Amino acid sequence: MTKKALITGVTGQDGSYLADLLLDKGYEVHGVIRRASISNIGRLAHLSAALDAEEPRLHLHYGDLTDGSRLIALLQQIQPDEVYHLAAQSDVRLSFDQPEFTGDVTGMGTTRILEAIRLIKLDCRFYQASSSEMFGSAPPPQKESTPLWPRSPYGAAKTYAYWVARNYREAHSMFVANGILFNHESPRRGKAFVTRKITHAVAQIKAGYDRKLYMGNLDSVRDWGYAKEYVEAMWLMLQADEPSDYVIATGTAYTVKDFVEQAFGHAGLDWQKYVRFNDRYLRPTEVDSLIGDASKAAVELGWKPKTLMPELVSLMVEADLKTVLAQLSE
Ligand code: NAP
Ligand code: G4F
Repeated sequence: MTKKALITGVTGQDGSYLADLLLDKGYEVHGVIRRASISNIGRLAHLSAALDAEEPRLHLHYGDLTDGSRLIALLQQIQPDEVYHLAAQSDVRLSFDQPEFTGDVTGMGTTRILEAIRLIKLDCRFYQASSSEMFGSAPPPQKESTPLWPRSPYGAAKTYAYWVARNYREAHSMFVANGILFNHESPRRGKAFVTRKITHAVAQIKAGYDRKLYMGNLDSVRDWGYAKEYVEAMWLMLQADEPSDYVIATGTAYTVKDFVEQAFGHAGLDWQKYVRFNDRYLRPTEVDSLIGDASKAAVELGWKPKTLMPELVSLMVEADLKTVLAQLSE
């Protein structure tokens, strides 16, 4: 029997890699997309064959995390075996400007979809996209038992969603897993996040555009992994015998400044000539240091990271260079 998966946030970085993975594994994949005035399915463009086939294996449905009755209708209609709940307002800086909206989408959105599953008595496995942002100011290394101390409305909303997910597991005996993922990046990362903002700017500067790169806090420490590998961990969590919560991380630590230096260095550029400070990129409260301990995932799921930060920087700069050079030659 072909397994069916539903992905919320299928148009995002992780959703697009997860769709690739599940289609490769033979799943029928359903994704929830939002109506937008221009196309928001660019990250799925390479999957048009699966979408437009006579018997499509990828199906896209309009829906929104703020629209609970639509979630019920979609779950009822699709009857997925696995639900990967990735959709969220995922921008930490923006969550300080739109705390109520972030709470509604990133926090309550999880309750809406879990309650929809419970109400229609759907027998499925559920993945909740939890975040290392929940650890906030808790000192590293952070693991599953580390107390949560969120430092932004986004971190607080994810913390609420994490506990709601655990409560549905405990109260209603549902198969619910929290993946507590540390920062993961790729050429598909949105350009507002720091890594892709940097690699995109490096490619533009290398291609001859005369520009500066304005940035905020260069001292924060992050544990950056490769998104393509992190979605494999999501799938593994839903194949386990018992549902549980797992940290997914590389265990390596670099500052934002390290990332800047390596990205400019990869393109043969001196970052100090181009990078400038702008306080609009600072946050009212910062998360200083996130470094994950993913040993539980290694032991119980057999998951280990392969791509570490230096290789990740290279592959992201190379991808942005290729895109900008192709645009120049058009
Ligand atoms: P992303 O690229 O920002 O994608 C977010 C997705 O959510 C997009 O598909 C977006 O749709 C969708 N979405 C936003 N608001 C929605 C709404 N109201 N209704 C329906 N869909 C909505 O995020 P990502 O990096 O792939 O991350 C996936 C998930 O993991 C998120 O929950 C994020 O918070 C979490 N997470 C990410 C990381 C990381 O380092 N990447 C680490 C830990 C946890 P549009 O395309 O229409 O905007
Ligand atoms: O790339 P960032 O915006 O990612 P952040 O805040 O760590 O959040 C990401 O990872 C979380 C997992 O830990 C996810 F849950 C969340 O959804 C998102 O994917 O910023 C990284 C660091 C921060 O310390 C920030 O202050 O980079 C610093 N930074 C410095 N200058 C900047 C900039 N961040 C951005 N976005 N833009 C800047 O110009």
